[in-house]
Formats: sequence, C-alpha cells, structure tokens
Amino acid sequence: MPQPETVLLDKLAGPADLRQMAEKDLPLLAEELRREMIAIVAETGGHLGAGLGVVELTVALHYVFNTPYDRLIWDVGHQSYPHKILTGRRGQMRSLRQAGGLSGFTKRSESVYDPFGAGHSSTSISAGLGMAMAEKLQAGQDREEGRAHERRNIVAVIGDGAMSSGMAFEAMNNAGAVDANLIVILNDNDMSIAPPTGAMSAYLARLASAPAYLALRRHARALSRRLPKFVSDTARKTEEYARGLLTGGTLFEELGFYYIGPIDGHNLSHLLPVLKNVRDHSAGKAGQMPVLVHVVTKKGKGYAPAEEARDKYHGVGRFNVTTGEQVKLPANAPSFTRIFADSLVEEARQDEKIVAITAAMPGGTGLDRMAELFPRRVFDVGIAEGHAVTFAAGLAAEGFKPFVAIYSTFLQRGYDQIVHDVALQGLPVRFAIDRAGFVGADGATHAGSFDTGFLTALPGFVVAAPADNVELKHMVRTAAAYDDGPIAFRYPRGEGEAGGELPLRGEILPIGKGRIMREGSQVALLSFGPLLYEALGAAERLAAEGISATVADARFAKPLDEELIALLAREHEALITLEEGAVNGFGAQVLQFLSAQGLLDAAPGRKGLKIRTLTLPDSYLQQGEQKQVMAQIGLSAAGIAAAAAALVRGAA
Ligand SMILES: Cc1ncc(C[n+]2csc(CCOP(=O)(O)OP(=O)(O)O)c2C)c(N)n1
Repeated sequence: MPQPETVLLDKLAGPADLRQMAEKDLPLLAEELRREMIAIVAETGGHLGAGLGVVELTVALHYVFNTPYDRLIWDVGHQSYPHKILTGRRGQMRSLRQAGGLSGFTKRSESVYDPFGAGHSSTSISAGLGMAMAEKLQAGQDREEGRAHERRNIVAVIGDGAMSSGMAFEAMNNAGAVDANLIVILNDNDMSIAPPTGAMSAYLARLASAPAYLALRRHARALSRRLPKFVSDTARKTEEYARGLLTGGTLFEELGFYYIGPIDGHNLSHLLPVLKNVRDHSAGKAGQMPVLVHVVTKKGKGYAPAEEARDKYHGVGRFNVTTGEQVKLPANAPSFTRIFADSLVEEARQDEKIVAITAAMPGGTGLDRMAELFPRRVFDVGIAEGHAVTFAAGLAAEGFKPFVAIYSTFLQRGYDQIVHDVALQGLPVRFAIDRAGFVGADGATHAGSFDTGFLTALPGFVVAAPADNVELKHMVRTAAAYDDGPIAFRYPRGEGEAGGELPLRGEILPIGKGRIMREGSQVALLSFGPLLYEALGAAERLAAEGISATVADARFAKPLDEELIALLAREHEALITLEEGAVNGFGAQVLQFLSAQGLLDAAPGRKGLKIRTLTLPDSYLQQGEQKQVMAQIGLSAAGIAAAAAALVRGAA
C-alpha cells in the first residue's frame, strides 16, 4: 500500500512543534494527518469514522492549548487516533490494539498527553470537572503560599452520543453550579455507533439548523452589546456563535454553561479564533463559568467509503484504502450474538409480551434483527445502561417480558439498578450479557470479567452460561419462560461450538441443573460456559497420560446444581472449576457451597478434596488475540490438562 505524502507531519515530534507552525499551513497538516490515519487503520483495523471526524479539531486543540500542561480529555477515547499520531506515538501506531501495542483508547500509562483513560463513554465532563477543581484549589493554595502558579486549562471533548448519557448530565449539572474553569467541546456528528436516538439528538439537530444561525448573523452587531465583555472585545467569530443569548438560552445555558456554537468543526479558520478566545477568557477569575463549544462535524469526514457507510465506519477490520472494502475473516460458525438474536426473534414470534432493550448497541447486540421484524417491541434507549435496566424493570412490573441485551463491561454501569430496581423487587428481567469474558483488541476497559461475580452476589438471581450454540438457544427459551425473578445468561465475543444440530427453538432447561458430559474417576472438570469444550479436550489429553477425568457442564452459577457438585466432590479426589470470568465468580460460588457443606473436609475414611478454581487472573487483562491470551492464562485444553495432572499428582 503506498504511504501518503506527509511533508508537514514528518517535521513534527509533538504538539510543541505544531504550535510553531504558521496557521495557514494547518489545513494541509490536517489533510496529511487524515491520510496517515486512514493508511494506518487500513492495516490495523480499529475505530475509523470517529477519528476522521475530529482531525481538524485535534489539530486546533493542540495548536491553541498548551498540552500536556493543559489537560485534553477525549470521551470514550475511540476518536483519539489523530491525537495519538500528533502526540509522539506516530511510530507505534501500527501496533494499535495488538498485544503489547498502543491501546485503541486513551490511557494514562501510555502517554502524558492522555491525562485520563477512557473506553466507556460519558466520563469526560466529570473527570474534567474534577481536574478543573484541582486546578482551582491548587491555584488558591499557591496564591496563599506566595508560590508562582501557571494557569491550567481543562478541555473535555465529548460526542453527541456520549452527551446524551446520564453521567454527562450529572456532570454538567454540577459544573454549572460551581465556579470552575472547564471547557467542554461538544463534537456533534449526529451519530452514535448507530444513528442517535432520543430527544437530545433531536434538540442538537435543531440547534445546528441553519435558519436560527443565519438570523443570528444578521443580529450579531446588536447582540454584541449584550454579550459579556470578553466576547465583545475580542473575537467577532465567537460573538457570532454565542447565539444562545439571542434565542433565549440553550439547554446548556440553563445548566449554567456559556454556550458557543454551532461551529463548523472542519473549518480551522472558524475553530482557531473561537478556541483562542475561550482559552484567553478562561481561568481562575471570580465568577468563572464553564464554557460549552458546540462543534458540528461529519463522522468519517474526508474518506468517501466511510462517509457513505451507514455506520460511518465506526469500527472496521483491515481494509483496502482505494475501494474501502474490508477484509472479512471467514466465519466458521455463526457468532453467539447471531444465535442469541435469531433465538430471541423466534421467542418474540411466539409471545407478544417479549420486548427487548439495547443501550445504543442495536448492531453489536444483534437486536437489530428483532427490530426489523418487531420495531415497536425493541427499544434503543441511548448510551444509558442504568436507565435501560430500570426501564426494563418497569416493563416487567407491568407484565411484559423484557430482554436487556448489554455487553458485560457496560452492564457495570447499571449495577445499582440491577440490585435495587430488579433483584430486590424480584422482577423478571432477562439479561442477555454479550462479550462476557476476554474481548481481545479492545483490552481491559472492555473485558467482560465481572458479571458472574456481581450477579451471583445477589439473592434470587439466576445466572447461566451456555457452553455452545444449542445451549444458548435453550437459555433464551428458558429465560423467556422464566417468570419467577431476574435471570441472566452470559456468552463471550465470537463464535461458539455448534453443540449439535441447531433447533428452530430451544428447550426449557430446568433451573439450577447441570449435566455430566464424560464420566471418569480421578479428577472432575466442572465448567461454566464455553470452556466446556476445552475441558473435554483436556480430558482427552489426561486420558492419554493415564488420568481419568469427569467433565461436567454446570450451566448455572446460581442456583448451583448442588446435587451434581456434591456428587463430583464425593467421587473424585480432585475438582477443578472453569470459567471465563474474574476470581469471585462461579468457582467462588462452588467453594462457598462445598465449604458450607463440609465437603472439603477430611473425615475418617475420606481424604479432603483437592480443589482449584481456574478463572481469569486477578489483574486487568490487556489487549491481545483472544485464543493466544486464553492459552497464556491457562484457559485452554493444554492448560487445563496441565493443571489437572499437577493436582492429581500432588504437584500443585
Ligand atoms: C458506557 C458505554 N456504553 C456503550 C459504549 C459503546 N460505544 C462506544 S462509542 C459509542 C458511540 C459514541 O457516540 P458519540 O459520543 O456520538 O461519538 P462518535 O463515535 O459519534 O464520535 C458507543 C455507544 C461505551 N463506550 N460506553
């Protein structure tokens, strides 16, 4: 692939060099940066559309603000590739999202230019406000002690999708009521991953609409007299954009922000004067207001295949730069997501009470399939996982059968709602937990490690995991039929084993009952989830070494199949539990049960049980190729066999 010409970019070691450049050269630099980013992501895959949309904004921010002393926070961080290229990481960009390489998000340990790590959305205003408050406290303390203090700006860049989340509103509500120097840049591209939903998106579209903006231009002169002094004295551009004062106040102004916008985010001659003005106005003065600059951009800007794609190339595999065609890895089997989506559609056909909820991820969770057939029964609530859970609880309270489909990592946002609104009231909300386990290239922020632990902690919750596709089908049917309280089933990213011929509909499984897959005598391998197949592979290996292994599929982490577990404990000298989750999950539940029953104890005529719990390690797993990492941490047939052999032989 020919590399793009990057004459200006090649001269930059970092933002300090950028700030030496003439303003007139910045549009060309932005163009080089855009080409460079496209060439890189074509080789690595990753997030493309969001980064392309902020190329000019990235150049402008680093040009105007004194990064890294001034703090620049990117919400989610998936749009930070141009920022990474400009901040000394250009040479490592081709290691993006790979083991040992650059993260696909911002990360404090990666660069001083990343003052706050991200991955989950809508944290930037809260973190920025914390930093602005720290700056204010520090300035005050320095003043009192007679120390010199260099004023620091805090800038948070947040997308219109992320802005619609509750956390962003909580932060704005707080920021508008305190006296702090915070600059929020709203990057409004009228897209989330999917087209944005909700009133906020409609509101921003109205704000950005042309007629009001043009009216403002006509009134700009008259208006300037009514603007705060810093605006009327300095950049006329800013004054033109501060139109909320004319139109009677935007939502942001009602929340206590000084609103400026909307500005064309691809036009540096518009961006630069406004940002300079905001910078020079800001800081430490009494009566400081947080500022919100509303920037309008195009997701995928400057790359035709991205601009034209429905998802604006939010996330892509490797692709051909000329054609935009993505390299599709051949799929051996349908993914768990697809099996879930199809199974839910079948259940929804049978029962009109079944409804489904996604938090801004209709494609990722597969709910778009049900939405095609039953559009009124699928709800995209926006990036609002906590709300999604309580909304589902409301539906359940009225006799509907809600399936909440959320990735494990994002469900963490809804934990109090799960505890207080669902579990405590025993409401039958069904949780389809996708990406439960190690996720690969997205790394630690997206790992689905904790759901088994945090759900099995809750009295009355049913927590299940399918070993394969057929089992997932059974679990969707089981969840649809289960009305006695909350139920969750978790499945990892990617494709599973078939598990036999896929029926059109699954069967209703008995709650809290597992199954024995292979009978042996020395060691029992008790698996929760798709690791069952690694356990079966391990049993083969053990047999070759003369060790006889039983393999069982627990199906449920709560309630446990106590009969099955007691049997395994009594009839084997060693027991190993297996799960793709953190240390306090399924294995912990089994240990708790065995200890409570005295089944670990030695007794006359019986040795104590040798037991090990194989889980994800008690550390934040970094990005890497899924299969490789699983093998490295011992969750493979070979690793399990080695652990079992060592246990039986007394070496572990
Ligand atoms: C808490 C949480 N839920 C869901 C996601 C998945 N996610 C990543 S980016 C994104 C859309 C963000 O839209 P927006 O803020 O408008 O940024 P854009 O990609 O359009 O630049 C979503 C839903 C997430 N990162 N965090």
